Amino acid sequence: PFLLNVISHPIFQRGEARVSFIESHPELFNLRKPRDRSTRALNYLADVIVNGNPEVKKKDTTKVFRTPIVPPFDVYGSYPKGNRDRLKELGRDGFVQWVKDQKCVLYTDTTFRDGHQSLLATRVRTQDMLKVAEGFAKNHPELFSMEVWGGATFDVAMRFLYESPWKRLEALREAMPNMLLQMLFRGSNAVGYSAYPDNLIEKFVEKSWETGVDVFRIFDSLNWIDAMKVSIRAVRERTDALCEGTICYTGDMLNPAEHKKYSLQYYLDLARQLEDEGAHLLAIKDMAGLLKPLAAEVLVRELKQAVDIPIHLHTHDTAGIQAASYLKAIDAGVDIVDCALGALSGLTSQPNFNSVVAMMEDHERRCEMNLASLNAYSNYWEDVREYYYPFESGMKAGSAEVYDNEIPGGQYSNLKPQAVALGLGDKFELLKRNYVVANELFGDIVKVTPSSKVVGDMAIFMTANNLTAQDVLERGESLSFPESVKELMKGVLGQPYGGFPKQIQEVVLRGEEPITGRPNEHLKPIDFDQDFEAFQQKYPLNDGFLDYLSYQMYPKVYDEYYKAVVQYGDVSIIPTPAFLYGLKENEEILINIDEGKNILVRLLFKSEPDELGMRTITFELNGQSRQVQVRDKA
Ligand code: BTN
Ligand code: 3PY
Ligand code: ZN
Repeated sequence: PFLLNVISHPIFQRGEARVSFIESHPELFNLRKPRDRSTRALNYLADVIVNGNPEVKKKDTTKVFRTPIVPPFDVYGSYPKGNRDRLKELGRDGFVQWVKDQKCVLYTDTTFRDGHQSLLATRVRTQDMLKVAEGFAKNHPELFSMEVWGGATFDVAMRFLYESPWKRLEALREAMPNMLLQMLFRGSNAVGYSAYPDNLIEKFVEKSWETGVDVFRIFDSLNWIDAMKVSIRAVRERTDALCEGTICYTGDMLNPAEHKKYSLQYYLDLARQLEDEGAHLLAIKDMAGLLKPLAAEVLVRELKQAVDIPIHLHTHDTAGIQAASYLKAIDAGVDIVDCALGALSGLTSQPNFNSVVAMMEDHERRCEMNLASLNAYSNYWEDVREYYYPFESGMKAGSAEVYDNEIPGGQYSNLKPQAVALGLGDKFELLKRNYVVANELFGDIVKVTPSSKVVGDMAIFMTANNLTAQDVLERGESLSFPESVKELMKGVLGQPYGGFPKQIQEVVLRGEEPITGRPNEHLKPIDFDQDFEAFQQKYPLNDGFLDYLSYQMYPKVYDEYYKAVVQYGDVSIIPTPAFLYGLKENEEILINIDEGKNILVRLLFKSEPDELGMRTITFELNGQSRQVQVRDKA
């Protein structure tokens, strides 16, 4: 067995094993039989059956799930031509021209990314997407793109789902070869919350493209163009993908009395700069859903005059009227709009795709879409959404309050559970008001990940400690501000338009000098050869360079993810209800453990804990009884 451990090790298989390799890898001497996929899946299930999934705070034991119905599609038929084929055929400039030549409005479907990020705290698992991915690509090749990656999905996939974000992208790429796959990229923060060295940003862009991303939506959380340049250039120079330069919309453009800062002129200037930097497309990212219909009309009309590249509008329906903004924007000539399939739309998510298509039926810019089919997909998601009930935000109706608090849709679904976890659940109203106060203290900044997280942290801090703005400014010397607030004031997330107010900066930094240049400028470039080698030593069972990039983004999250996968194997194969809630006695599930290989697992019974606190879980696996011992942590 020792020899087998050695020769099956990835380092050995790559021909890189030296004698020192054997010495430095004690796990090779682990002479237990390599545990197979099904055993590890049983171990995971046993643990959830006994101790629950740590992310499920309140389990409803009466819940019965319907089986989601996958709409029919031609399994053996080839994929109809989609925009990915068109991009390859026409090249980037030709493709951009094609978009501009379209009279009909184009759609991006955000269901696989922002839809669930905004409604279900990003918890939707790869397998629930994969079940419909091929069919959707075959039935709806006319879409502009599918937003499937980036934003919070990268972090959450590893942290809470124990899934590899890269494997998700690879799988979706394979299932949707005709469609443009789009990702959300946080400029110098990539898919993280802080600045990374420029060469890591470049490498990340390159590998994301190689793995499947066709459209990079690049933004900066303070709308700071300097912070986007490296990633824009990387997309242009290192890939054949489309680069979507992004302006984040905030405030209320038509109400200059209220917001002198974020005026029409401000957005037009940003857009021109992004075009000059070489963006192929321009995104208006209305992350909180503040772009009201009349403002949308003016903004799009003026942007169409100001720049020559197509305009892609993104919003959140938090206030409940964003379909009207789409209609006004479409009348003003917007090229592409972002929608989520009905069941994952509305509230803090995107406007309802199905209903927008219906709205457009009598419009001169209507695009041929099969609404009945979209409805069937929405029904699929309606049933899948039930699986994720612990992650619902509880918001029941749209709210005009968002025009005051300006909380981004993607943050809202997280802020509530965060507040509850900190014992501030019943102070949520105050927390939302403090979010406004914190934003004002910071000088009214653009709020989107990661800047929005800092405003949220400050609001939580103020709520937990009963602080007013005046307290903060007067007693700041004696307060220990959250780390993220110190970093923001130090300039680590970059510079906001108009700068930070000196007073709060001084109070928080206590004499420390802020930086004013690009934060990435101060970061040492990574020596990839050396650093990757060190990573491999530390995580010998890693999946290669893409895993290394995950580690670079989130070292601690990767560490825990790695340990979980070594212990439980690839848990993405476990059906979602079992992954979240375990099995009831006599419940039976089918797990697809490999291509064409399924196992049938039934829970027979669980014993009482023994004197050491261990429970024995008895399963039936393909008709044979199997027992697993688990420590009851209760
Ligand atoms: C095994 O014991 O069979 C190998 C476990 C390897 C787990 C690592 S964790 C990070 C990476 N992602 C995976 O899906 N596998 C490897
Ligand atoms: C993200 O960065 O995750 C966002 O969705 C911002 O809106
Ligand atoms: Zn969004």
